[in-house]
Amino acid sequence: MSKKELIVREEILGSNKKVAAEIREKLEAAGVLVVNLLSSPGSGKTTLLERIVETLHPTHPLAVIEGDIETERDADRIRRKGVPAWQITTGGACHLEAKMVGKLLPEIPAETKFLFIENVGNLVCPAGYDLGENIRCVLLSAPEGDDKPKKYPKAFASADCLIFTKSDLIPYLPFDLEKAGNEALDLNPRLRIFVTSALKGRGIAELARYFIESRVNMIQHQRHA
Ligand SMILES: Nc1nc2c(ncn2[C@@H]2O[C@H](COP(=O)(O)OP(=O)(O)OP(=O)(O)O)[C@@H](O)[C@H]2O)c(=O)[nH]1
Ligand SMILES: [Mg+2]
Repeated sequence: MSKKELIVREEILGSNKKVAAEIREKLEAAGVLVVNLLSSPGSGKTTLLERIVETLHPTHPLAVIEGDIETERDADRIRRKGVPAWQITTGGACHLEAKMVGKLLPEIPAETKFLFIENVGNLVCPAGYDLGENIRCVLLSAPEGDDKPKKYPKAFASADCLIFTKSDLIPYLPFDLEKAGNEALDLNPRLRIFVTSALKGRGIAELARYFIESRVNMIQHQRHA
């Protein structure tokens, strides 16, 4: 990368950080916990969200922003559950940016307590972009392989939580859950780890509880600030 390209990239990231901080401040004040989900294409983000929606809705009002390169498909899947969802189509960009999320803030219903953002399927680009989230979750599905954390370190190092998905497939694959977990913890010892199967319902209640507790902590932290 040339020096000029580097300066432009730093400017873009700097302005993204500023917008992200504004989003976080605004939504925290409104009592909305924001969760950013990132992972490879097809690792199970939308299916996991469908299960989380079924667990939280309607007692814990939530909304979902879906990021994809093309189509409304993921937002349609969430809308079918009766939850407000917006689709951002990037038209080619491999990640969401804070300004894209910022544009949707006026549309989020006042009663919303959780905003889930499903990033564009990619384990590299989304890691560099803060979207104003309180919690960043990286997903790793069993079929992707247990060697991924150190191959894609930024995604794991920048996350708060690691969600193993498709755990129902582990018996059929050479996937060492402990090895992958330890590798991720090596990069980031503060990671909270969840083992889930959206297909079988494993780990969904624990994950939903983590989001609920994180929101309570966020509100308590605000009161003491
Ligand atoms: N066996 C199994 N399959 C799953 C599970 N969760 C999702 N899948 C399947 O994995 C495929 C991809 O799931 P999605 O939820 O669409 O994945 P995604 O990460 O949202 O994909 P993109 O939005 O394209 O990045 C689908 O065929 C799902 O049925 C699971 O827990 N177990
Ligand atoms: Mg999806």
